[in-house]
Amino acid sequence: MSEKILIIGANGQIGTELVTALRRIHGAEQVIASDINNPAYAIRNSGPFEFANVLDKETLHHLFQKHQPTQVYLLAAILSATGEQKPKMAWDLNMNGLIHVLDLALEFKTAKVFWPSSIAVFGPNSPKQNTPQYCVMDPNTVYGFSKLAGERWCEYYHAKHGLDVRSIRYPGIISWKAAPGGGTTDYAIHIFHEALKTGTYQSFLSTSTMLPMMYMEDAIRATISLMDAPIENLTIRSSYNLAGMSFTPEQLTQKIQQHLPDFTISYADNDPRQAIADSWPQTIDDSQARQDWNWQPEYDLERLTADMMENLKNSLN
Ligand code: AKB
Repeated sequence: MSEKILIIGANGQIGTELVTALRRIHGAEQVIASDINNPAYAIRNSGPFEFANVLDKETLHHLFQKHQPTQVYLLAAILSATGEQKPKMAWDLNMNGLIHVLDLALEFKTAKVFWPSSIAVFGPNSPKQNTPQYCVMDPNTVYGFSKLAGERWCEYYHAKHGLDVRSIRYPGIISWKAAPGGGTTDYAIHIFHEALKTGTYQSFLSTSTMLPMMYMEDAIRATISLMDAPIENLTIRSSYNLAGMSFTPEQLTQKIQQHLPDFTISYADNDPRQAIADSWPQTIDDSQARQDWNWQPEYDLERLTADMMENLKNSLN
């Protein structure tokens, strides 16, 4: 069967690369990118684009009616740091956007829905090392508890209505093509830009703050693998834990210095993102994803750093 894929929130860090990957697999005309904002050149020029605000259900309804998607990826969200500045807006967008899409997917019999969750669903009382799939979850950011509530909605729509909704708890995603937007893990992208542009960077997280991270190539591969996995293999309908690597600003600095020996780092005091990072896991147990759909990361810190340095250097020149 030929797929028709709708990606909502296509202009963001993950959307930009997912649109490209899915257009390569399914053909440009089969993948409709949509966003509230003007698309980036790469998206506008490689296939269909539709403007849509995920909170405007009428426009979304029209999109579903027009394109009859077989798969929908809902990527529009307000991330952790921005969510603390605009808590009500983050709740509204992250929650009602999801419910609109779940309802429309039911109405239009969309075969599969992808919705991203995050390591932000864990909180200060969750185990920090090898954080399991199931444990105490007491997120204390609006982003975190909107993602946790969203997971419950996904599981509920699957159990009550049979909707095939699939989800991953993304760690911090590192990439060089599109800018990240308002997350706590963003330092690990800014650092590469500043290392190449100015040779120095002030980190908003402290030297030894360890967080789970993943290179974009792995994140896209994981997302498409989960969506392609046979339905009978899936045992989790809330959201799968997923791990790539974990590192601290200090460890990342040392790796960058292997490419740029003069690079220096300093650390800001009292940034509000530190408290968010301190409430999150340091390492993740993703054995269920490995078991159910053969997940295996390909990038470690060494390979990620080499790839980021090379690609970013070329794109900045
Ligand atoms: C953030 O930092 O808010 C995101 C995430 C881990 O979900 N990158």
